[in-house]
Amino acid sequence: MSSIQSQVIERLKTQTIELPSWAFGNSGTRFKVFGSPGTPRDPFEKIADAGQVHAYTGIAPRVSLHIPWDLVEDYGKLAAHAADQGVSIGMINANLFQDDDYKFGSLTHPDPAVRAKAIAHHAQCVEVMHATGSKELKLWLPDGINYPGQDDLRDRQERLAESLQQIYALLDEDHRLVLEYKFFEPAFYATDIPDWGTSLLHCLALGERAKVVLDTGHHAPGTNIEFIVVQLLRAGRLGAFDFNSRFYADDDLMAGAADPFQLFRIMYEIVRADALKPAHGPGIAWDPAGTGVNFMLDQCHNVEEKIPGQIRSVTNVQAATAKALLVDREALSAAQRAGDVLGANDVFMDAYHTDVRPLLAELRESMGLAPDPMAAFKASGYLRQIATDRVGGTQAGWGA
Ligand code: PSV
Ligand code: MN
Repeated sequence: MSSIQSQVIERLKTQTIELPSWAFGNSGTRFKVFGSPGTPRDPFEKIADAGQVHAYTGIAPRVSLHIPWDLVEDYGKLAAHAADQGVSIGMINANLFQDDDYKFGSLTHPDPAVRAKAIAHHAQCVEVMHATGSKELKLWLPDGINYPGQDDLRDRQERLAESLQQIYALLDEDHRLVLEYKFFEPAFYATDIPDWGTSLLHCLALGERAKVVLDTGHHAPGTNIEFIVVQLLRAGRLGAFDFNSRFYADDDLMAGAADPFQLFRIMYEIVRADALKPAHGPGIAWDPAGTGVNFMLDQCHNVEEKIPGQIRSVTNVQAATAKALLVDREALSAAQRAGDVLGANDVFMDAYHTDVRPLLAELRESMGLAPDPMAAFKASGYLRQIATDRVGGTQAGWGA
C-alpha cells in the first residue's frame, strides 16, 4: 500500500453520510406504491434498519427525520432507541406539501393564516430538535404557481422572506436552518425557491446560521452541479447535500447509479475545498455558522430492496470520494499552469478510472468491518428476519 493510499484511507475514515428515514418506508410514483416484506411500520423500525446500514458501512451514523411522517409520542425514547442501534438523530425535515391548506402555497401563501400555520409547524419541528438533540432544521417548499398571473411573483418573495425570518427566530443559537431549492414540481410555471441563487439570497438575508441544501436531483438536465458546489463553498453557505440520482427529473434513485462521473466531479470540488470533514461527529465541535457540510441522502427505493439500496448509495458516495481524494493535485495544477489541456484532463480521468474497490476493502477491514458490506449484510439473515417479524400493522410509506 502506497503512502498516498494510506492517506486516502485515513481521510475516508472521517467521512459520514446521513440517511433519510423515509428511504426505509414504501414509496413509488403517482401510479403505484409497491409494498415489500419487512417494511418498517413505524419510526422505531425505520431507525433499526438505518442502524444496519451503519453497522455494515461504518460511515452512516445519523438518521434524518421527516415531520409528521416520523411523529412519535416520546422523542426521548426514539433518540435512546437510535443510540441502541448505534446511530443518532440528524436533521429534522419540515413538511409543507401534504396539507390541503397548502394548495396555493405555504410560507408564500396569500392568506396570512395559512402562513402562520406553516410557521407553527416549524415550531413543532424545533420541539423535536430539542427532544432529539438534532441541530439542523431543513426546509423545502412545494410553493409556486402554475400560470402566469396566478399570483404576484414579487409579493410571494416578500412573504417568503418574512416567513423565513419568523422561522429563523424560533431556532436556538446552536441550531442551523438549511434551505433546499428545486427548479420545478409540484408547481410548473414558477417555483418560489427554484435555484441556488434564490436560496442563497434568502439565507444571506437570514443570517450566518442559514445555509443552502443542494439536492442533486433538483436541476435541469445538463446543469453543471459541481460549479454550484464551488460557488456555495466559496460563500461558506453549502449546508447540506441531498444525494440521489436522476435520469429525467427528481427520480430519487440511488446516488451514483445514473452518473457516477458527476458524483466524482462533485466530490472532487468538496475535497478541493477541504470540505470533507463532517459537520458533526465525535471530536468535532459543532459550529452552526461554520462551513461544515452535512452529506445526506434523499432517496426512495421503489423497486429495489431498501436497506441494500441505502448500502449501495453510501458505498457509491464513498467510492466517488476515494477517487476524488486520489486526484494528483500537484500534477493537475502543474498541467493547468502549463496550459496542458489534455494532460490536465488525463490527471483528472486517471483518478476517476482507478479501481478503488481493493482500497475500500482495506479501509473497512481497518475499521473492523467486512470488506464487502453488501455481501455481509445479505448473509446476515436480517432481511429474512424482518420479513418474518414484521407481520401485521401498516407498512410505513411516503406520507407516514
Ligand atoms: C422534495 O422533492 C424533496 O427533495 C425534499 O427534500 C423533501 O423533503 C423530500 O424530497 C421528501 O421526499
Ligand atoms: Mn431533497
